[in-house]
Amino acid sequence: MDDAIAPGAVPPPNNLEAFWMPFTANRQYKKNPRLLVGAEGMYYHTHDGRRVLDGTAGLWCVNCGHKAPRIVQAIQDQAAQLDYSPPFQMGHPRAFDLAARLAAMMPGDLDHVFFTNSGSESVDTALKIALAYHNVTGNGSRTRLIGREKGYHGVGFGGISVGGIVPNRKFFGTLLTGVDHLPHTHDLEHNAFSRGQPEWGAHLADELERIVALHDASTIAAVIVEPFAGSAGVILPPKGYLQRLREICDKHGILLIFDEVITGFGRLGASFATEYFGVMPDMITCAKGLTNGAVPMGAVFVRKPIYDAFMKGPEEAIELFHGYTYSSHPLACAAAHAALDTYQEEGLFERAAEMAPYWETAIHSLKDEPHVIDIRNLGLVGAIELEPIPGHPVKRAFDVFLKCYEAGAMIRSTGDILALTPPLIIERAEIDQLMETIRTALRAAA
Ligand code: PXG
Ligand code: PLP
Repeated sequence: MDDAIAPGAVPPPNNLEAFWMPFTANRQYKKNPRLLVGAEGMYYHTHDGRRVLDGTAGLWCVNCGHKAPRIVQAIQDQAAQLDYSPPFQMGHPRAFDLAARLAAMMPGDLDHVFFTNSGSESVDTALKIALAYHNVTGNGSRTRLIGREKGYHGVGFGGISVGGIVPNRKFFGTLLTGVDHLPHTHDLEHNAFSRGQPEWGAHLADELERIVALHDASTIAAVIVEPFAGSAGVILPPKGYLQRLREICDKHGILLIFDEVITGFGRLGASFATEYFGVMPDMITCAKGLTNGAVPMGAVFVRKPIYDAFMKGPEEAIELFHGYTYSSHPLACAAAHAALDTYQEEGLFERAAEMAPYWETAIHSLKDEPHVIDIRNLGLVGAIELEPIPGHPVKRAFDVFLKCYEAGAMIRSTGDILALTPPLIIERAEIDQLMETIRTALRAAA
């Protein structure tokens, strides 16, 4: 459908004021709105009648490309059959089928699934399960949670407490208490222009030993990290780093949670980062690609011994006092089944792996363009870090984002970093188009 002609211009709504937009410079945006009115495959259609190449899979979620036919059909059919089903003390067949199907994708005994509606809810769910698990196993003193600087775990109070992006935290009071943070692994001096995982920095995982020594293992419930930090600008794990975290957690009886909201569903050319890196956590959070972004849905994968630890009291007792009105929503389950069908039938995880070397070469071809101080890549994800304009952080990357959008490519800017995460269906010619659009924008940028 790449050659589909975008529908004609659609006038913007008369009133942009009432909608308080999330993570957006509302006043600036409303002066010159960027509205999307349609989508197909690799492209968005804009309100001013243009086609824009989607270099960000929506917001890291549309991994199958837009309007994948199976997903559209499944949502339509489900809405006509069962619109809603209460998830507490009731169920519907597709939820159980979906959980079993997802469990089968996971390594080892990561075989139980708790459904949520977003990545933020998945993170809060996983943190609560970690605390409750230690409670029900007689280790109630394990209450501390360890995150990482620059980590993004959504916007719930749990997620921002273990997260490490300063503006997401500093306005919101004292957050959860008893949280500590590992150092981040962003280091241009040692790792600039690494291709794939950087060589330097595995020793930063040893900081966990220092944190354990400070608080004592008997007070620590869990460590949560993104396998690579997405929101903070694609910060990749140094070789051996995640393995080391796993070893230290094992040594001290600490649960390890991988937040795979971005890395899940093929981004690295494997089903999940746990498969890609060969490191198995105790829980995995996901969302986004689970339904290809078509209906909100998240999930938490839990290892069997954790689930079993809760299944001990009287049979009529609720084992976990947690859940959402829309957990395992029928439309979300239908979309997820269809997304999994699409990933499978089109071999999209394998396709991402095959395309990754071309992607790497293409993105690193921007190395000598103006303002570029680092380029990072892994699987079908990439980032270009720019030298900030002195006294005006963020401005340069945002300017490049705007220039690319005007020139027909959607990328994402975060701080002074450009982040790229295309749908896994991207073709070589589209990779070239994306990089050339960025090249031109960089040359024209302030
Ligand atoms: N964990 C991780 C690792 C994420 O990347 C969330 C949790 C929260 O998911 P929800 O569905 O609650 O948004 C995310 C989400 C960006 C960007 O620009 C990234 C996310 C969301 C919005 C923007 O990098 N990731
Ligand atoms: N607030 C009120 C007053 C509610 O009744 C409920 C759910 O019943 C919630 C919040 C939680 O909503 P959700 O289950 O969609 O997260």
